[in-house]
Amino acid sequence: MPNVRQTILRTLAIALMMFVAPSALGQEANYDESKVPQYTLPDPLVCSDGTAVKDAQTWRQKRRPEILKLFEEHVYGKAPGKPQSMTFMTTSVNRDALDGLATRKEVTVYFTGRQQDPNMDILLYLPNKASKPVPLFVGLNFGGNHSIHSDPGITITRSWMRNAKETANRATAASRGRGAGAWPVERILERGYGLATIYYGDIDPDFDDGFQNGVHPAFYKEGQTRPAANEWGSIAAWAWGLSRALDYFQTDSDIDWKKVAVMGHSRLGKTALWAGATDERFALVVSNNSGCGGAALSRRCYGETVARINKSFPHWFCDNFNQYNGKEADLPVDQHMLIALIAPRPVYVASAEKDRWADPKGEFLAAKHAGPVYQLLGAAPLPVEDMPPVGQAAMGTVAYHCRPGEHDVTNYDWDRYMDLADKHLKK
Ligand code: GTR
Repeated sequence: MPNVRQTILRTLAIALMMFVAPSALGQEANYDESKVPQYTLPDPLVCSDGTAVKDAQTWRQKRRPEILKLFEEHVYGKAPGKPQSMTFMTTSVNRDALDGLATRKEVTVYFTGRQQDPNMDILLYLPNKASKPVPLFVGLNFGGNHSIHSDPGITITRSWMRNAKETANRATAASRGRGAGAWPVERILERGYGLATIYYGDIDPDFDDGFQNGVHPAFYKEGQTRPAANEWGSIAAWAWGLSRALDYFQTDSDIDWKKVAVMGHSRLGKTALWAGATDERFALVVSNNSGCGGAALSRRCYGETVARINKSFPHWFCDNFNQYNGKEADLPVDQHMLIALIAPRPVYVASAEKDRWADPKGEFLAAKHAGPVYQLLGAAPLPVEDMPPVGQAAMGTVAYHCRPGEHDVTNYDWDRYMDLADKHLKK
Protein backbone atom coordinates (compact mmCIF):
# COMPACT_ATOMS: atom_id res chain seq x y z
CA MET A 1 0.00 0.00 0.00
CA PRO A 2 1.26 3.51 -0.74
CA ASN A 3 2.37 5.26 2.46
CA VAL A 4 0.84 8.49 3.71
CA ARG A 5 3.62 10.65 2.30
CA GLN A 6 3.21 9.07 -1.14
CA THR A 7 -0.52 9.61 -1.03
CA ILE A 8 -0.18 13.26 -0.01
CA LEU A 9 2.45 13.90 -2.68
CA ARG A 10 0.34 12.22 -5.32
CA THR A 11 -2.79 14.15 -4.36
CA LEU A 12 -0.84 17.42 -4.48
CA ALA A 13 0.60 16.50 -7.87
CA ILE A 14 -2.84 15.68 -9.25
CA ALA A 15 -4.25 18.94 -7.90
CA LEU A 16 -1.37 20.83 -9.50
CA MET A 17 -1.87 19.05 -12.82
CA MET A 18 -5.59 19.67 -12.87
CA PHE A 19 -5.84 23.22 -11.63
CA VAL A 20 -2.57 25.12 -11.59
CA ALA A 21 -1.04 23.81 -14.82
CA PRO A 22 -4.18 24.27 -16.96
CA SER A 23 -4.83 27.83 -15.81
CA ALA A 24 -1.15 28.71 -16.17
CA LEU A 25 -1.54 27.68 -19.79
CA GLY A 26 -4.47 30.03 -20.12
CA GLN A 27 -6.99 27.31 -20.80
CA GLU A 28 -9.04 25.01 -18.58
CA ALA A 29 -8.92 21.27 -19.20
CA ASN A 30 -12.17 19.97 -20.64
CA TYR A 31 -14.01 17.33 -18.60
CA ASP A 32 -17.37 17.86 -20.25
CA GLU A 33 -18.32 15.08 -22.65
CA SER A 34 -20.66 17.43 -24.53
CA LYS A 35 -17.68 19.69 -25.33
CA VAL A 36 -15.63 16.94 -26.94
CA PRO A 37 -15.18 18.13 -30.53
CA GLN A 38 -16.64 16.23 -33.47
CA TYR A 39 -13.82 14.21 -34.96
CA THR A 40 -13.06 11.63 -37.62
CA LEU A 41 -10.34 9.12 -36.85
CA PRO A 42 -7.84 8.18 -39.56
CA ASP A 43 -8.63 4.65 -40.75
CA PRO A 44 -5.85 2.22 -39.84
CA LEU A 45 -6.95 0.02 -42.73
CA VAL A 46 -6.66 2.61 -45.50
CA CYS A 47 -3.17 3.41 -46.82
CA SER A 48 -2.11 7.00 -47.48
CA ASP A 49 -2.48 6.39 -51.22
CA GLY A 50 -6.10 5.33 -50.65
CA THR A 51 -5.54 1.56 -50.95
CA ALA A 52 -7.87 -0.38 -48.66
CA VAL A 53 -6.08 -2.99 -46.57
CA LYS A 54 -7.95 -6.27 -47.02
CA ASP A 55 -5.37 -8.88 -46.10
CA ALA A 56 -2.63 -9.50 -43.55
CA GLN A 57 0.10 -9.17 -46.14
CA THR A 58 -0.87 -5.65 -47.17
CA TRP A 59 -1.09 -4.72 -43.51
CA ARG A 60 2.38 -6.11 -42.75
CA GLN A 61 4.20 -4.95 -45.82
CA LYS A 62 2.54 -1.65 -46.55
CA ARG A 63 0.23 -0.12 -43.96
CA ARG A 64 1.99 -1.13 -40.75
CA PRO A 65 5.38 0.30 -41.82
CA GLU A 66 3.59 3.44 -42.99
CA ILE A 67 1.86 3.98 -39.62
CA LEU A 68 5.03 3.23 -37.67
CA LYS A 69 6.87 5.84 -39.71
CA LEU A 70 4.13 8.42 -39.12
CA PHE A 71 4.42 7.95 -35.36
CA GLU A 72 8.21 8.19 -35.60
CA GLU A 73 8.11 11.34 -37.70
CA HIS A 74 5.30 13.20 -35.97
CA VAL A 75 5.00 11.93 -32.42
CA TYR A 76 7.82 10.07 -30.66
CA GLY A 77 10.84 10.48 -32.95
CA LYS A 78 13.14 7.92 -34.43
CA ALA A 79 15.60 6.10 -32.17
CA PRO A 80 18.84 4.43 -33.18
CA GLY A 81 18.90 0.65 -33.44
CA LYS A 82 20.74 -1.85 -31.30
CA PRO A 83 24.26 -0.58 -30.63
CA GLN A 84 26.90 -2.97 -31.97
CA SER A 85 29.28 -2.44 -29.09
CA MET A 86 26.76 -2.88 -26.23
CA THR A 87 27.85 -5.14 -23.36
CA PHE A 88 26.13 -6.73 -20.35
CA MET A 89 27.67 -7.27 -16.95
CA THR A 90 26.01 -9.34 -14.21
CA THR A 91 26.84 -7.54 -10.98
CA SER A 92 24.99 -9.69 -8.44
CA VAL A 93 23.14 -13.00 -8.17
CA ASN A 94 21.30 -14.26 -5.09
CA ARG A 95 19.47 -17.56 -5.46
CA ASP A 96 17.81 -17.24 -2.09
CA ALA A 97 16.12 -13.85 -2.30
CA LEU A 98 12.73 -13.06 -0.72
CA ASP A 99 12.94 -16.02 1.67
CA GLY A 100 13.83 -18.40 -1.11
CA LEU A 101 10.96 -17.43 -3.37
CA ALA A 102 13.18 -15.92 -6.03
CA THR A 103 16.55 -15.59 -7.62
CA ARG A 104 17.53 -11.94 -7.72
CA LYS A 105 19.97 -10.76 -10.36
CA GLU A 106 21.33 -7.36 -11.24
CA VAL A 107 22.73 -6.74 -14.69
CA THR A 108 24.30 -3.55 -15.99
CA VAL A 109 23.80 -2.74 -19.66
CA TYR A 110 26.60 -0.61 -21.13
CA PHE A 111 24.89 0.81 -24.19
CA THR A 112 28.07 1.77 -26.03
CA GLY A 113 30.31 -0.73 -24.29
CA ARG A 114 32.13 2.18 -22.60
CA GLN A 115 31.64 2.29 -18.85
CA GLN A 116 31.84 6.10 -18.72
CA ASP A 117 28.81 6.42 -21.06
CA PRO A 118 25.19 6.17 -19.85
CA ASN A 119 24.22 2.68 -18.74
CA MET A 120 21.27 1.04 -17.04
CA ASP A 121 20.83 -1.48 -14.25
CA ILE A 122 18.28 -4.24 -14.74
CA LEU A 123 16.88 -5.74 -11.54
CA LEU A 124 15.48 -9.23 -12.06
CA TYR A 125 13.44 -11.51 -9.83
CA LEU A 126 12.90 -15.02 -11.21
CA PRO A 127 10.58 -17.49 -9.46
CA ASN A 128 12.56 -20.39 -7.99
CA LYS A 129 9.55 -22.72 -8.12
CA ALA A 130 8.89 -22.34 -11.85
CA SER A 131 10.76 -24.36 -14.44
CA LYS A 132 13.13 -22.33 -16.58
CA PRO A 133 13.02 -20.51 -18.87
CA VAL A 134 10.24 -18.34 -17.40
CA PRO A 135 7.90 -15.78 -18.97
CA LEU A 136 8.55 -12.30 -17.66
CA PHE A 137 7.07 -8.86 -17.10
CA VAL A 138 9.41 -5.94 -17.69
CA GLY A 139 8.65 -2.35 -16.77
CA LEU A 140 10.47 0.86 -16.07
CA ASN A 141 10.16 2.35 -12.58
CA PHE A 142 9.97 5.95 -11.35
CA GLY A 143 11.93 5.77 -8.13
CA GLY A 144 14.99 3.58 -8.70
CA ASN A 145 15.16 -0.22 -8.62
CA HIS A 146 15.51 -0.17 -4.84
CA SER A 147 12.14 1.60 -4.58
CA ILE A 148 10.10 -1.34 -5.88
CA HIS A 149 10.71 -3.60 -2.86
CA SER A 150 12.19 -3.28 0.62
CA ASP A 151 14.61 -6.16 -0.17
CA PRO A 152 17.90 -4.80 1.29
CA GLY A 153 19.88 -6.66 -1.38
CA ILE A 154 18.82 -4.30 -4.17
CA THR A 155 21.52 -1.82 -5.15
CA ILE A 156 20.49 1.79 -4.57
CA THR A 157 20.51 3.70 -7.81
CA ARG A 158 23.20 6.35 -8.28
CA SER A 159 21.36 8.11 -11.10
CA TRP A 160 19.74 11.54 -10.88
CA MET A 161 16.59 11.45 -8.76
CA ARG A 162 13.98 14.20 -8.85
CA ASN A 163 12.65 13.99 -5.30
CA ALA A 164 16.03 13.84 -3.59
CA LYS A 165 17.11 17.48 -3.67
CA GLU A 166 18.35 17.39 -0.07
CA THR A 167 20.90 14.76 -1.11
CA ALA A 168 22.00 16.45 -4.34
CA ASN A 169 19.46 14.49 -6.36
CA ARG A 170 20.81 11.12 -5.29
CA ALA A 171 18.65 8.44 -3.67
CA THR A 172 19.31 7.20 -0.14
CA ALA A 173 18.42 4.03 1.75
CA ALA A 174 15.37 5.83 3.12
CA SER A 175 13.69 5.38 -0.26
CA ARG A 176 13.94 1.59 -0.24
CA GLY A 177 10.52 0.13 -1.01
CA ARG A 178 8.91 3.55 -1.40
CA GLY A 179 7.16 2.58 -4.64
CA ALA A 180 6.42 -1.01 -3.58
CA GLY A 181 2.64 -0.48 -3.78
CA ALA A 182 2.86 -0.54 -7.57
CA TRP A 183 5.08 -3.64 -7.70
CA PRO A 184 3.50 -6.75 -6.10
CA VAL A 185 6.68 -8.76 -6.59
CA GLU A 186 5.66 -11.85 -4.57
CA ARG A 187 2.26 -11.98 -6.28
CA ILE A 188 3.91 -11.94 -9.69
CA LEU A 189 6.44 -14.62 -8.72
CA GLU A 190 3.75 -16.83 -7.22
CA ARG A 191 1.92 -16.84 -10.54
CA GLY A 192 5.05 -18.10 -12.24
CA TYR A 193 6.28 -14.90 -13.85
CA GLY A 194 9.63 -13.26 -13.53
CA LEU A 195 9.85 -9.50 -13.08
CA ALA A 196 12.47 -7.20 -14.52
CA THR A 197 12.62 -3.50 -13.85
CA ILE A 198 14.88 -0.59 -14.67
CA TYR A 199 14.97 2.95 -13.33
CA TYR A 200 13.87 5.16 -16.23
CA GLY A 201 16.29 7.90 -15.15
CA ASP A 202 19.21 5.59 -15.96
CA ILE A 203 18.22 5.90 -19.62
CA ASP A 204 17.25 9.56 -19.67
CA PRO A 205 16.68 11.79 -16.62
CA ASP A 206 13.12 13.11 -16.84
CA PHE A 207 13.65 16.84 -17.24
CA ASP A 208 14.16 19.18 -20.14
CA ASP A 209 17.88 19.88 -20.47
CA GLY A 210 18.06 20.07 -24.26
CA PHE A 211 19.10 16.40 -24.36
CA GLN A 212 22.55 16.94 -22.91
CA ASN A 213 22.25 14.10 -20.39
CA GLY A 214 20.92 10.57 -20.77
CA VAL A 215 21.52 8.34 -23.79
CA HIS A 216 20.93 10.91 -26.55
CA PRO A 217 24.42 12.51 -26.72
CA ALA A 218 26.08 9.09 -26.95
CA PHE A 219 24.36 8.64 -30.32
CA TYR A 220 24.68 12.11 -31.84
CA LYS A 221 26.26 12.29 -35.27
CA GLU A 222 29.43 14.31 -35.54
CA GLY A 223 28.62 17.95 -34.73
CA GLN A 224 25.06 17.19 -33.58
CA THR A 225 24.00 18.85 -30.32
CA ARG A 226 20.34 17.84 -29.99
CA PRO A 227 17.94 15.44 -31.71
CA ALA A 228 16.51 16.60 -35.06
CA ALA A 229 12.77 17.43 -35.18
CA ASN A 230 11.94 13.83 -36.09
CA GLU A 231 14.40 12.16 -33.74
CA TRP A 232 13.85 10.56 -30.36
CA GLY A 233 12.53 12.42 -27.36
CA SER A 234 12.61 10.93 -23.88
CA ILE A 235 9.68 8.54 -24.36
CA ALA A 236 11.37 7.03 -27.41
CA ALA A 237 14.62 6.81 -25.45
CA TRP A 238 12.94 5.02 -22.54
CA ALA A 239 11.30 2.61 -25.01
CA TRP A 240 14.66 2.08 -26.67
CA GLY A 241 16.07 1.17 -23.26
CA LEU A 242 13.34 -1.47 -22.86
CA SER A 243 14.43 -2.98 -26.16
CA ARG A 244 18.00 -3.09 -24.90
CA ALA A 245 16.73 -5.00 -21.84
CA LEU A 246 15.12 -7.46 -24.24
CA ASP A 247 18.48 -7.79 -25.99
CA TYR A 248 19.84 -8.90 -22.61
CA PHE A 249 16.94 -11.31 -21.98
CA GLN A 250 17.84 -13.05 -25.24
CA THR A 251 21.18 -13.95 -23.68
CA ASP A 252 19.80 -15.24 -20.35
CA SER A 253 18.78 -18.91 -20.49
CA ASP A 254 16.56 -18.53 -17.38
CA ILE A 255 14.26 -16.18 -19.34
CA ASP A 256 11.88 -17.12 -22.13
CA TRP A 257 12.52 -14.01 -24.22
CA LYS A 258 9.66 -14.90 -26.57
CA LYS A 259 7.28 -14.47 -23.64
CA VAL A 260 8.14 -11.04 -22.37
CA ALA A 261 5.32 -8.67 -21.47
CA VAL A 262 6.17 -4.97 -21.32
CA MET A 263 4.20 -2.99 -18.75
CA GLY A 264 4.19 0.67 -17.78
CA HIS A 265 2.24 3.24 -15.80
CA SER A 266 1.39 6.77 -16.88
CA ARG A 267 4.28 8.32 -18.88
CA LEU A 268 5.85 4.89 -18.66
CA GLY A 269 2.61 3.42 -20.02
CA LYS A 270 3.02 5.65 -23.07
CA THR A 271 6.55 4.26 -23.18
CA ALA A 272 5.39 0.63 -22.95
CA LEU A 273 3.01 1.15 -25.87
CA TRP A 274 5.73 2.72 -28.00
CA ALA A 275 8.16 -0.08 -27.04
CA GLY A 276 5.56 -2.67 -28.08
CA ALA A 277 4.93 -0.85 -31.35
CA THR A 278 8.57 -0.47 -32.31
CA ASP A 279 9.83 -3.84 -31.08
CA GLU A 280 7.77 -6.84 -32.12
CA ARG A 281 9.75 -9.11 -29.84
CA PHE A 282 7.55 -7.91 -26.96
CA ALA A 283 4.88 -10.61 -26.74
CA LEU A 284 2.31 -8.63 -24.73
CA VAL A 285 1.89 -4.94 -23.93
CA VAL A 286 0.28 -3.29 -20.92
CA SER A 287 -0.70 0.36 -20.73
CA ASN A 288 -1.69 1.40 -17.21
CA ASN A 289 -3.35 4.85 -17.11
CA SER A 290 -1.16 6.09 -19.98
CA GLY A 291 -3.46 8.90 -21.11
CA CYS A 292 -2.46 11.61 -23.60
CA GLY A 293 0.26 10.46 -25.98
CA GLY A 294 -0.42 6.93 -24.73
CA ALA A 295 -3.68 5.05 -25.12
CA ALA A 296 -6.06 8.05 -25.11
CA LEU A 297 -7.36 9.40 -28.41
CA SER A 298 -5.79 12.83 -29.01
CA ARG A 299 -8.76 14.10 -31.03
CA ARG A 300 -11.10 13.99 -28.02
CA CYS A 301 -9.15 16.81 -26.33
CA TYR A 302 -10.49 15.59 -22.98
CA GLY A 303 -8.30 16.17 -19.92
CA GLU A 304 -4.68 16.52 -21.01
CA THR A 305 -4.24 17.77 -24.60
CA VAL A 306 -1.37 17.74 -27.07
CA ALA A 307 -0.63 21.43 -26.45
CA ARG A 308 -0.64 20.95 -22.71
CA ILE A 309 1.61 17.89 -22.69
CA ASN A 310 4.11 19.51 -25.07
CA LYS A 311 4.26 22.63 -22.91
CA SER A 312 4.63 20.79 -19.61
CA PHE A 313 7.01 18.12 -20.91
CA PRO A 314 8.85 19.53 -23.95
CA HIS A 315 11.32 16.64 -23.87
CA TRP A 316 8.90 13.70 -24.04
CA PHE A 317 8.00 13.73 -27.74
CA CYS A 318 9.89 14.74 -30.87
CA ASP A 319 9.84 18.44 -31.82
CA ASN A 320 7.52 17.77 -34.77
CA PHE A 321 4.73 16.89 -32.34
CA ASN A 322 4.49 20.59 -31.44
CA GLN A 323 2.92 21.22 -34.85
CA TYR A 324 -0.24 19.63 -33.51
CA ASN A 325 -0.65 21.82 -30.45
CA GLY A 326 -4.33 22.75 -30.59
CA LYS A 327 -4.52 21.06 -34.00
CA GLU A 328 -5.26 17.45 -33.13
CA ALA A 329 -7.42 17.04 -36.23
CA ASP A 330 -4.32 17.58 -38.39
CA LEU A 331 -2.47 14.62 -36.89
CA PRO A 332 -1.88 11.94 -39.54
CA VAL A 333 -2.47 9.32 -36.82
CA ASP A 334 -4.38 8.89 -33.60
CA GLN A 335 -3.63 6.63 -30.68
CA HIS A 336 -5.87 3.71 -31.81
CA MET A 337 -3.26 3.26 -34.53
CA LEU A 338 -0.52 2.97 -31.93
CA ILE A 339 -2.44 0.07 -30.39
CA ALA A 340 -3.01 -1.37 -33.87
CA LEU A 341 0.77 -1.52 -34.33
CA ILE A 342 0.86 -4.07 -31.52
CA ALA A 343 -1.58 -6.41 -33.34
CA PRO A 344 -1.97 -9.35 -33.35
CA ARG A 345 -0.10 -9.49 -30.03
CA PRO A 346 -2.16 -9.17 -26.84
CA VAL A 347 -2.53 -5.67 -25.44
CA TYR A 348 -4.13 -4.51 -22.20
CA VAL A 349 -5.32 -0.93 -21.83
CA ALA A 350 -6.34 0.02 -18.30
CA SER A 351 -7.88 3.19 -16.92
CA ALA A 352 -8.85 4.41 -13.46
CA GLU A 353 -12.26 5.95 -12.86
CA LYS A 354 -10.98 9.11 -11.17
CA ASP A 355 -8.08 9.58 -13.57
CA ARG A 356 -10.01 11.98 -15.77
CA TRP A 357 -6.82 13.78 -16.80
CA ALA A 358 -5.91 10.59 -18.74
CA ASP A 359 -9.39 10.34 -20.34
CA PRO A 360 -10.59 6.79 -19.52
CA LYS A 361 -13.18 6.89 -22.31
CA GLY A 362 -10.57 8.00 -24.83
CA GLU A 363 -8.38 5.11 -23.72
CA PHE A 364 -11.26 2.67 -24.15
CA LEU A 365 -12.11 4.04 -27.59
CA ALA A 366 -8.53 3.74 -28.83
CA ALA A 367 -8.48 0.09 -27.74
CA LYS A 368 -11.84 -0.43 -29.44
CA HIS A 369 -10.85 1.25 -32.71
CA ALA A 370 -7.69 -0.87 -32.96
CA GLY A 371 -10.13 -3.81 -33.22
CA PRO A 372 -10.48 -4.00 -37.02
CA VAL A 373 -6.72 -4.55 -37.36
CA TYR A 374 -6.80 -7.35 -34.78
CA GLN A 375 -9.72 -8.91 -36.62
CA LEU A 376 -7.96 -8.71 -39.95
CA LEU A 377 -5.02 -10.57 -38.40
CA GLY A 378 -7.26 -13.24 -36.87
CA ALA A 379 -7.05 -12.02 -33.26
CA ALA A 380 -9.92 -11.07 -30.97
CA PRO A 381 -10.78 -7.36 -30.63
CA LEU A 382 -12.41 -6.01 -27.49
CA PRO A 383 -15.46 -8.18 -26.85
CA VAL A 384 -17.66 -5.17 -25.98
CA GLU A 385 -19.06 -2.20 -27.89
CA ASP A 386 -19.32 0.17 -24.93
CA MET A 387 -17.15 0.79 -21.90
CA PRO A 388 -17.57 -2.10 -19.47
CA PRO A 389 -18.83 -1.21 -15.97
CA VAL A 390 -16.17 0.09 -13.60
CA GLY A 391 -14.23 -2.80 -12.07
CA GLN A 392 -15.10 -5.25 -14.84
CA ALA A 393 -12.54 -6.44 -17.38
CA ALA A 394 -13.36 -7.00 -21.06
CA MET A 395 -10.87 -9.45 -22.46
CA GLY A 396 -10.23 -10.40 -26.05
CA THR A 397 -6.70 -10.31 -27.40
CA VAL A 398 -7.33 -6.63 -26.82
CA ALA A 399 -8.31 -6.15 -23.18
CA TYR A 400 -9.61 -3.19 -21.22
CA HIS A 401 -10.77 -2.27 -17.74
CA CYS A 402 -11.51 0.84 -15.80
CA ARG A 403 -11.06 0.20 -12.10
CA PRO A 404 -12.38 2.38 -9.30
CA GLY A 405 -9.95 4.90 -7.83
CA GLU A 406 -7.12 7.19 -8.76
CA HIS A 407 -4.20 7.35 -11.16
CA ASP A 408 -2.12 4.46 -9.80
CA VAL A 409 -1.14 0.81 -10.26
CA THR A 410 -2.91 -1.62 -7.94
CA ASN A 411 -3.00 -5.35 -7.31
CA TYR A 412 -6.31 -5.47 -9.19
CA ASP A 413 -4.54 -4.11 -12.27
CA TRP A 414 -1.67 -6.58 -12.00
CA ASP A 415 -4.02 -9.52 -11.45
CA ARG A 416 -5.87 -8.72 -14.68
CA TYR A 417 -2.59 -8.29 -16.62
CA MET A 418 -1.53 -11.71 -15.42
CA ASP A 419 -4.94 -13.14 -16.42
CA LEU A 420 -4.30 -11.94 -19.96
CA ALA A 421 -0.72 -13.21 -19.84
CA ASP A 422 -1.92 -16.63 -18.60
CA LYS A 423 -4.02 -16.95 -21.74
CA HIS A 424 -1.27 -16.02 -24.14
CA LEU A 425 2.13 -16.62 -22.57
CA LYS A 426 1.47 -19.90 -20.80
CA LYS A 427 0.22 -21.87 -23.77
C1 GTR B 1 1.34 13.90 -15.76
C2 GTR B 1 1.21 13.98 -17.24
C3 GTR B 1 0.58 12.73 -17.77
C4 GTR B 1 1.12 11.46 -17.12
C5 GTR B 1 1.57 11.64 -15.69
C6 GTR B 1 2.58 10.63 -15.16
O1 GTR B 1 1.86 15.05 -15.20
O2 GTR B 1 0.43 15.09 -17.54
O3 GTR B 1 0.71 12.69 -19.17
O4 GTR B 1 2.11 10.89 -17.87
O5 GTR B 1 2.20 12.84 -15.49
O6 GTR B 1 3.43 10.13 -15.87
O7 GTR B 1 2.55 10.43 -13.95
